[in-house]
Amino acid sequence: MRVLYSDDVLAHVPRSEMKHGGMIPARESPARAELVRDALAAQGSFVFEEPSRAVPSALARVHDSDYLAFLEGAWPRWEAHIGAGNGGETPDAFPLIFPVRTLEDVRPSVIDGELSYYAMDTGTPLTAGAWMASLASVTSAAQAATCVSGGERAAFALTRPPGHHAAAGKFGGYCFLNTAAVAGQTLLDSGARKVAVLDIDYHHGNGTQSIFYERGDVLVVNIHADPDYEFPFFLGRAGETGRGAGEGATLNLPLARGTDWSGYSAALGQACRAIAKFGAQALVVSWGFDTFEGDPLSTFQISRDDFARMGERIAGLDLPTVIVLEGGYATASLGENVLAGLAGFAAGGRS
Ligand code: OKP
Ligand code: ZN
Repeated sequence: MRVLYSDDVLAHVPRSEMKHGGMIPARESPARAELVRDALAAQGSFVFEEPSRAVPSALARVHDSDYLAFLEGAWPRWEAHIGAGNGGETPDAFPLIFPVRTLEDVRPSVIDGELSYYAMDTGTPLTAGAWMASLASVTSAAQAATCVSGGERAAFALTRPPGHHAAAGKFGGYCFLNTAAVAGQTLLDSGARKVAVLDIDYHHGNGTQSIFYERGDVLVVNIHADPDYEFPFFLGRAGETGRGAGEGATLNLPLARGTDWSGYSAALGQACRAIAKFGAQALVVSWGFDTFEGDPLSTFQISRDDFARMGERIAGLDLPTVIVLEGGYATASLGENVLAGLAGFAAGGRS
């Protein structure tokens, strides 16, 4: 299987994130990608390819142009805003206030205000390298899609930070650019009439759902922790089924706390049946490994062997498949978990 990977994804180095009112080391770290890269490289059967630096054309079809301009220029503006007062080191950028329902949906012109306008949460440090790493990730995702459109059975985009919480004009949940959406749009632009996105991260992929919510050419299926008890709280309920031309092309399968393979496997079966029925010509898998029993963010009880079973079931759909890496924060186990999932996929398909 081909692996699209660039060292540029290591450029985003968030320092810390908030937990229970204090700061802890950021969980979404460059080490995640390095460990996955090293585990796949050691296994020997993966073919690594560095994506070219050309910005994928699908990016502007997925994200708003004002948002892309904001993200590209945010760090220098933040540095200038922080100025000399901070003794040299510029701290990561965070939003201050959100345009909630009692306020106006207006866009301020100063960086502080714009950060607040474009952010979804306080959990996503914007760093000096956030744009570079995110751009490398969407570029890898698009080129994985191009490989698959060109006839390869599957390709893996080794991306970070993750993408599935990023909406057309919002960052959050560690995500800035939506890798799965860019992969899906690239598949459509290369000739697929219908594409399915299967999101098996522990968290609901609110960004991917919202990007495709009114479109009938992309089925978005999520299996995730019920937002009634888990981030992102404000999207991902079973009653959300799409709107307009997209009515019926969103499927949410929220699961209870502590779900293990028996509960998960039933939902995965339902998801696969929906994808087969939709008549997708290609598949994007937003694969988060934070469903793992050892993950610090998760309540699910999914084992390494279960990841292999997941891969096998997904391969059974027999669709050209782009796999993008989403979450997974049991960092020391991540490389082996990804390897198990991809090996399961390889064993389950016809080739
Ligand atoms: C990103 B992905 C807890 C912070 C939780 C949200 C989780 C983002 C997960 N202190 N922040 O879906 O893996
Ligand atoms: Zn997640």
